[in-house]
Amino acid sequence: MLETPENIQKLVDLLANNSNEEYNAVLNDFDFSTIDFKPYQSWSSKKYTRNCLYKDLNFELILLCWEHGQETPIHGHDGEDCWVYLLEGEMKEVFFNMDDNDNLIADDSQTVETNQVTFMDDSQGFHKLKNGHDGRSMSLHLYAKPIENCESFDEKSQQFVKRSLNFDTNSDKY
Ligand code: 2CO
Ligand code: FE2
Repeated sequence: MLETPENIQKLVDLLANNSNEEYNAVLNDFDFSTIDFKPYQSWSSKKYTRNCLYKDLNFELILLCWEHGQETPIHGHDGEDCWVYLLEGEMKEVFFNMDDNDNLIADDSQTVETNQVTFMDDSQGFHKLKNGHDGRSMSLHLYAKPIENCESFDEKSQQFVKRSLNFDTNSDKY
């Protein structure tokens, strides 16, 4: 059996050698049970954590760890493509768009189950993800290209603000 970092490298190689059109299939076909994500996890009672597994100029792979109830603000993806593979738990995804009067409205939602891949980009509008189920959830996010800032809806001012997307941990070192 290959060591875990080698299996992350295997996934990185598959992504490097395929185009974005293949990423959905790459994630669906990959055997994630070969990777032990424990060393890459971090948990916070304050907010979901973003843990970088790999990043280059073309894409980044980030492990998100969600305690019960934790959620993103409503946000966009800075023109990039975004795939989410749910490794553990269950998430609620809500989609938002502007109506004719420029009001933000929730126009769709789905429950994301373990082992499911979802895709999001700015052509679909904005979304938010929430871990509404009882336990923890863990998701792997693939952004192509990497996203450093995104438009994020600020509930207080009821406006979109620029939010920088930082890493809580960074293991991009193998
Ligand atoms: N975009 C959010 C983030 O990277 C997670 S929602 O899935 O795209 O923090
Ligand atoms: Fe997102």
